[in-house]
Amino acid sequence: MRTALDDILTSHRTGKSVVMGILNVTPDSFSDGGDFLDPADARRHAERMAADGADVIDVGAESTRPGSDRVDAAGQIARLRDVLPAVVACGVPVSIDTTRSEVAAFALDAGAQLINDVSAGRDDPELLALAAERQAGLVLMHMLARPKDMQADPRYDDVVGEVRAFLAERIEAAAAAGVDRGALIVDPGIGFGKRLEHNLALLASVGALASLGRPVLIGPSRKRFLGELTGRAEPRQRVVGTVAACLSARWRGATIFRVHDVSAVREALTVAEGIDASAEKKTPMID
Ligand code: HH2
Repeated sequence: MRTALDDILTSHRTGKSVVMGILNVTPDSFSDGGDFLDPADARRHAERMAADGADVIDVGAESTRPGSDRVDAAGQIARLRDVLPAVVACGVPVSIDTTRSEVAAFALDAGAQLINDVSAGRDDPELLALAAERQAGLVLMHMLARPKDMQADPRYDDVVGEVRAFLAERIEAAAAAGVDRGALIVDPGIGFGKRLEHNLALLASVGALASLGRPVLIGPSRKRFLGELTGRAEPRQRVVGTVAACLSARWRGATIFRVHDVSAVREALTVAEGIDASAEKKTPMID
């Protein structure tokens, strides 16, 4: 059965695991830069991810990898123009990964239903109002500093407490701009201004973020912290690490998984869900 936006926004209550497939229409993304710049390649990849079990496809036209340069709204729209209609035609909900309201409006007009803003509404003051007006879903992500310099020297006294407080404040900012709280998703921003120990602490404390009352999205896919743990230097070789991070975060309350390797993550989640469903049915042996 196809997932609708409502199923994604209520996943924290139903326990449904949502796989968000990544489509980067960029020349410089850290693991797949240049692979899907051609609209025909982008369309094929979106179709593949939908067939592999993606519940939503997140399309981005600006890399946010550490050290990346900005792409203005016109540049993002030029990359998206031929791609978005083809992705929407795949039949799964589409999310737009942008911090710019002009790009988000373009994507919503083309049929996207969710805005994934890695700046949580801080980059472009118009974005929250747009999400409210268009009744779009909205991902609020934590990031320390900006992609250009976020990995320079990230420091926290209490990373989990600080990220949670930031997300709570951004929920209030979005609500004040008129966004329905029920449209919001929160994300600790794995790799965005975080060292290995910060990423691990956040993944271990998903429950503290889930207590904000909104679905928790995590995006560990192929990221550097996995290579730091496993020695896998090549991002494409970090699929097993990605699966492990997703399963661990699911166990702690995350329900939305933003990943490149849809087939592997969907398969792992299906097995985990099967085991959990069996455990729920079983009569306890000891009272
Ligand atoms: N990570 C990336 C981009 N967008 N959005 C959310 N909500 N959460 C994330 O963790 C997240 C995100 C970075 O990954 P990727 O898109 O693969 O790379 P790049 O930014 O180089 O395009």
